[in-house]
Amino acid sequence: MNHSQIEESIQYIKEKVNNVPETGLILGSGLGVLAEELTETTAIEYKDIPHFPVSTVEGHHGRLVFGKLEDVNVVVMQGRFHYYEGYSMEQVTFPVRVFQLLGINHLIVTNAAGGINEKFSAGDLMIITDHINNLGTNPLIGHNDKALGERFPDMSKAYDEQLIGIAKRCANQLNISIKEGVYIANSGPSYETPAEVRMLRLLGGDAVGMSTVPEVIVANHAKMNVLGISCISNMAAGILDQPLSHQEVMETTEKVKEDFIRLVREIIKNMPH
Ligand code: 6GU
Repeated sequence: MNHSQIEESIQYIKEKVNNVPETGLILGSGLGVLAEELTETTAIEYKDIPHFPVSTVEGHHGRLVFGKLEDVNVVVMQGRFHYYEGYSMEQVTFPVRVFQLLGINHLIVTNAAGGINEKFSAGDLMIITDHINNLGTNPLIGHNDKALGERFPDMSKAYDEQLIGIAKRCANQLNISIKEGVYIANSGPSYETPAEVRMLRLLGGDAVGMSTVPEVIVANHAKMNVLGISCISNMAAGILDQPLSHQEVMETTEKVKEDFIRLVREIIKNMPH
């Protein structure tokens, strides 16, 4: 990834889209339906954007949708790239660089995650207050392009406090019960063992997933304000006496999507622009 590749992507996108947004959303497994709520849309397939990776996993679309949500211009990444798919960290976070050079300064990231905190249950929504990078790598490793951000970016407020406050108030207004907690990213694609889940709990994790952390690191490098929302699609291994399945993840997000959409709409309406 280099600056000129990002510029070529931007150039292609700007030829197709007139209203360039300030807010970007990255939608996780089963949550891509939110993109269908946009009006005045222009959709661009990832495969048509120069240098964009192409997504492979079932339940993940592969397109950018530009449009309006609650009268706010937004761009939605319908389907993301996961490290476990074999993409490099650069590929996983390339879209965030494209967002950066499009001028996006608010990023909402969403995902499906396993509940580690025993006070959680499947179907809960959790505002991410902080994260633990347990991927064993970092998307900023390598040459630092100073035009994109600093060598050693601060991560002490990786998730914007103002946006967390807005998200909590919106959930309360809508009577949607909301949890808060720390998201841990593991590489996957195997789910964790019960022993690993106990370890992650000792480390301070409330939910575990296979995404989001790379994008949030790059978004912080880019000085964006980030809001993260996890859909607790299942409890992590060893908490309930039942096996985990991607099927269950998809079924739960299907049930939660109505509240999820209502919440994100309200947040967009109440965000500073
Ligand atoms: Cl239990 N673990 C991980 N790593 N990712 C998940 C999950 C669990 N449930 C949904 N996504």
